[in-house]
Amino acid sequence: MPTNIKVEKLQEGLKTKLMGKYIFFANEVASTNDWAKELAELGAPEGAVVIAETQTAGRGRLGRKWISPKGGLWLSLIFRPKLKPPETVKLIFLAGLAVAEAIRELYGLKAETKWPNDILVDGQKVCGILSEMKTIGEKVDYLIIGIGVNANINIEKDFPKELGETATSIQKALGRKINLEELFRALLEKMESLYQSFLKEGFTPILERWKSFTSFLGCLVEVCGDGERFEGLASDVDDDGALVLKLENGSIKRFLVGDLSIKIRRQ
Ligand code: BT5
Repeated sequence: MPTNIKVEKLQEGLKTKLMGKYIFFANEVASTNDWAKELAELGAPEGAVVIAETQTAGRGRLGRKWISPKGGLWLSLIFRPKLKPPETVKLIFLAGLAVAEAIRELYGLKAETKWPNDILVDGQKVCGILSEMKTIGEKVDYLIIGIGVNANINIEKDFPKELGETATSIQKALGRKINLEELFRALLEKMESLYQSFLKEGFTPILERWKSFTSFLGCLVEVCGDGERFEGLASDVDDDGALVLKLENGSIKRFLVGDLSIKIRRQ
């Protein structure tokens, strides 16, 4: 299975109306999120997708580096949701669920969701999501959801050593390469059907399903980032997407989706 993306195959048989109606492809970009932003500024509509074979400056949250060699699926989607800015975090969960469902259905791997923006396979990160938005007053002008999936990545060869301890790829978990265009299409189809359900039925069914794919709830976790560090029992993710932690002293603390990450301390 080659790692080169065949552009003409990206839309072939794609069963969506909105997502991927416009696809922008490049062999190499700095960051698909940056390119998507430029396009959104020029008026690109909701559902437009940017995809690149490699990123030279792929980004995680807080400007962290996202390693993006050839063989991965590096893409960004433009949304123009009628939501208040804080509500847009819901689309991070929606995207995570779409990735987890696509990986489960296509490859039979037990992809798990991890608060707030990770997808894990065998307990290691196979996908990260980066959402960035532009607001005008109280309104969202556009939201970019960037999705990076380690698909056909040889972890030992393609990644720096330290990342090999926390990251995995579909290729590693499956023992074979996959068809990147097929994963791309499945992901867009999932995103579209979940987005429609979100617009009709709201966030609760998405969140419930996201929670059913997670294994950190009920575990002792450490919340870190932004100079903060708390340890406690992960008891829930609430309707705002906030992590609810029961601290050792019995008090409850909520963490809004921001720049925090969790480490699982004990199952
Ligand atoms: C994320 O950030 O997990 C969001 C990653 C989003 C990447 C996509 S790719 C398409 C689009 N264009 C972009 O420029 N970005 C998006 P965060 O939670 O901050 O995690 C970042 C951390 O994950 C890094 O500090 C590394 O430790 C680790 N990491 C870097 N590259 C990785 C990879 N390919 N796979 C797994 N972990 C990685």
